[in-house]
Amino acid sequence: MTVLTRRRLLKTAAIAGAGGVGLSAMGRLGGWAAATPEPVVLQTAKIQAKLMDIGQTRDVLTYGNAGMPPVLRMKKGQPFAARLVNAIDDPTTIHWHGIRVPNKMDGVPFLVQPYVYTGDHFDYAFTPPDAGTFWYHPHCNTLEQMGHGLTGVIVVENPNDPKFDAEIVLNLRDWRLGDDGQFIDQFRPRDAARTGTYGTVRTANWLDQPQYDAPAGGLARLRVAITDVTRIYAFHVDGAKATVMALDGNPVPERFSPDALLLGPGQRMELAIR
Ligand SMILES: [Cu+2]
Repeated sequence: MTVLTRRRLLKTAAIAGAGGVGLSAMGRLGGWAAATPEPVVLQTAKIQAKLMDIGQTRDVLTYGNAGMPPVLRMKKGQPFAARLVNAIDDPTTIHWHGIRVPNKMDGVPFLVQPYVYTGDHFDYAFTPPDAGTFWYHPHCNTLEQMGHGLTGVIVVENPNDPKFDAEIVLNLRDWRLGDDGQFIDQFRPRDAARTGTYGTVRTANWLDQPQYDAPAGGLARLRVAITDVTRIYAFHVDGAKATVMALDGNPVPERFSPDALLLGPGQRMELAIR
């Protein structure tokens, strides 16, 4: 019987690599040989969206054509694939915030991949090793592209998770809009020495005050991602019992109340709410 150690495997792969055998040998052992699933198409688009009562905001950016970027669902330990198609007038990439992906899938232009120019596409494929709530966004001209809408939530499901009676996903973010509902400058230099440039309109799932139903007396799982670039959020749950189960994709060792919890840009929280 052959005993494989990491050192031995690397050595074997290095030798075999010259003959083109190394990848398939590692593929079998590393699980890379699993069939890549049909990719989710994430096509960037410039749309109009109703973010304020006054009317449609122009030059909103999204993936797909159904308003807010879709909530992407993956399964822990199962291959995921997405094709980024760039249909906006600006080079872009996708970074999978918080997910441990192979470096070449990390979406940082010039460091691990080229720009995806207008009309081009790029195929991402990876297997998320951890369950939890994450998010995705470009890593190009980020203040502008994220500021205009390109921030979406990712749910990595764990097949062994307990069943909840409802699951609600919230994408929390601001928008820099003027009184006319149109974009104003994303950044004011004088804010740099303060706490940053805040948005003027706050939304949850691109809505002012959304309402979602859950079974009475049931246990709901609330997944919250702060995809804003500046704002720090405080939470308070009224009229229900709530505990924090996970932060930033990691289960917390001991549950605690979300009251007085402060979370900054990029952070995620999972709540159990009775
Ligand atoms: Cu990020």
